[in-house]
Amino acid sequence: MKLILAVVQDKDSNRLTDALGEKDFKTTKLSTTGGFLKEGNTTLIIGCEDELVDDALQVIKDNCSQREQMIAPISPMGGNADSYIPRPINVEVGGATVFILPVESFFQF
Ligand code: 2BA
Ligand code: 2BA
Repeated sequence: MKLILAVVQDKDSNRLTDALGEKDFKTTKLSTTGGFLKEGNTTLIIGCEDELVDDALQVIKDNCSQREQMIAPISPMGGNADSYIPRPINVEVGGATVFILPVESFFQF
């Protein structure tokens, strides 16, 4: 058995848990915060048999793909319009950070 820890964006989390549930994966959802951005994200715990790990990873990939998002930088206070022209830029967001751990024991009491 393996334990999959998947850190995903909040906005992907419901779709992902639904998609995993449809394939009979059991999940536990934790509200977490990224250490760098200090913004909320979601960590899913998925305990599954070894041979199902690839299926779970595929579901995660299908539902948390990286995508481009337009972000409009905020003009600095008192900024000079001649020297600073805010322009929307494309940034990569989304995706998933996934850890797979061996499970020594699994109990349900
Ligand atoms: P990602 O690398 O896609 O990471 C997204 C979130 O996944 C992270 O949120 C963190 O909560 C988790 N995560 C990623 N790698 C991890 C690890 N090795 N152990 C535990 N948790 C991990 P944030 O920490 O808020 O980072 C958000 C995004 O900022 C990162 O996206 C990365 O693109 C960037 N980033 C993070 N640390 C950075 C740094 N020191 N310098 C530059 N950019 C950084
Ligand atoms: P939930 O996912 O909300 O599940 C609550 C209860 O609903 C489960 O109790 C189980 O009796 C039933 N259940 C869950 N998925 C089902 C399904 N696909 N079809 C029919 N019945 C289903 P428990 O098995 O005692 O689990 C309690 C909680 O422990 C779960 O809450 C979940 O948060 C966590 N959990 C259990 N197994 C897990 C696993 N393999 N990986 C991650 N988290 C798990």
